[in-house]
Amino acid sequence: MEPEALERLRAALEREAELDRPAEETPDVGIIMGSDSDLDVMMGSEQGRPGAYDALTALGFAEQTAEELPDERFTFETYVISAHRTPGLMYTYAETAADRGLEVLIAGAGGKSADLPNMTASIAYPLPVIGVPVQEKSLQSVIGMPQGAPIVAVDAGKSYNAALSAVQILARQHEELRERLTAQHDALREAVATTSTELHALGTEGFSARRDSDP
Ligand code: RP5
Repeated sequence: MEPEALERLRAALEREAELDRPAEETPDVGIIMGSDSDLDVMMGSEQGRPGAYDALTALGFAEQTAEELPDERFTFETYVISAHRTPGLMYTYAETAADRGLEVLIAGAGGKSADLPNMTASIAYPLPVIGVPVQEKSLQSVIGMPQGAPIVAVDAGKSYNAALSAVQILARQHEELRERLTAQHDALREAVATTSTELHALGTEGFSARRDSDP
């Protein structure tokens, strides 16, 4: 028998799958990770690089929690699911994902046996799953899928890119998201052009001195 908390969680997912809620009320993106120790990579941190949470919220997505159904049209949800410690929960989450209204999943795991992304991709198929190797050593176990069992994956730690890829997938159906991605990309390109103009104008020494004084 499974612990009560686990049974409750699985039952809640199964109930939600039967509700047949309208798309506006269900999360579009599901973020799952093997442990809450993966949170800094999956969410993003001050000390490290930005993560999937940062990318999604910057694009106007809001997090849907058990307590809150946000007003924003596009939302995501977040769960910790361990492939090896809670395989039943992984199975239920992946199997109910499409019926719960999710359009794309982002799955991150660390360690050498980072099986949450690849197993979730197999169970949730044909729902797209974007794998995030939380550590360098997780790369092979995330991307090493047999023929016929696909997973899309990003480089180690790059959950930010996983979120952008997820929104690219959603943008095929939502013009509004395509515009948000384009605007963000334009800002990125403009920043490079501004830097290049300033570097060329000030010269290497001048640019470097200004950067050191105002990092
Ligand atoms: C942690 O264990 C890793 O970061 C990983 O995501 C997590 C889950 O591993 P399993 O419980 O699925 O083995 O060290």
